[in-house]
Amino acid sequence: MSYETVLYEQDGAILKITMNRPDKLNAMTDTLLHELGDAFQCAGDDPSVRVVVLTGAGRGFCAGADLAGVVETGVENGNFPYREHLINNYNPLILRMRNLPKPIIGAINGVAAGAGMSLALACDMRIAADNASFLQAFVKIGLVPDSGSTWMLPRLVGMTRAMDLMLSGRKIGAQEALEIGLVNQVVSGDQLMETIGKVAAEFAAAPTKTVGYIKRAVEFALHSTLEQALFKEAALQELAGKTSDHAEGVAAFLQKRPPQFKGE
Ligand code: LHQ
Repeated sequence: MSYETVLYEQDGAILKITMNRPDKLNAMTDTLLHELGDAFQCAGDDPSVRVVVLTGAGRGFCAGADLAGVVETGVENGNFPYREHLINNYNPLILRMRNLPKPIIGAINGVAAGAGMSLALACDMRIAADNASFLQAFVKIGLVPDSGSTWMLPRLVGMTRAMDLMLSGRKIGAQEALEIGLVNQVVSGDQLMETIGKVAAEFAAAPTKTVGYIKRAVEFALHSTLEQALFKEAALQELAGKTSDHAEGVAAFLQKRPPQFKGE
């Protein structure tokens, strides 16, 4: 896959998607948004992809929407069509990531601001370099958090911390992000991609269909009653129970050997 602002690199079952506007800390233009959306679509469609890594080129992860584009449209007159732009461009990307039936690992290599932080939140797990940082930059420019931040951030870190971050727009470092449960792990910058490679390799050898069902079950449970969640679990267990990876997992356990999952 060849894009202008995104690198799409597959190594075996591991796909790395890199936002590639390093001079602007990978701030999102329309082109970057559309290319990211296309890259995630391809990741979903290609059965050989079993795990996706999302990262940024250079010293930033993603600085959110490219504000130069907003100014060009006439922000001073209130002319920027925020609702339309979000509904048509940002929202489908976030939904595509959350609905992707494969794990997404965020390799947070630097600053994640505004909608760039939302992108990080939409990953299934986040491993951050020790120099990474996060800010809900929206309020600093008089905007409300978007691209799913209002939904994802309180669920990840709780209301008290989410409100602090969203109302203040303050920047937090990787260590604080770890302490509040925003990231899974912090490693030194020069170890980031090696660590990501190891975690991605584990997912590449996982029962991929079941991983997709787990994503679906948790997403459903977040807005359902216990009773509904129990029924959803049962329905998805029925599907997982029909995968060849389930049969392999049980056989491997009984034969006291490591399972060889094929993602089928
Ligand atoms: C940028 C950006 C940027 C353009 C750094 N745009 N150039 C959704 C729908 C539609 C429209 C609007 O918004 C949204 C949602 C949003 O995402 S709103 C939030 C938008 N993002 C921000 O407000 C963050 C703005 N950036 C910053 O606050 C800082 O750049 C951070 C804290 C991210 C990093 O600071 P530094 O490490 O000091 O880097 P820097 O500020 O020097 O930036 C480096 C370059 O990147 C610089 O360009 P230059 O040509 O001067 O070297 C910046 O202008 C450019 N850049 N963010 N969002």
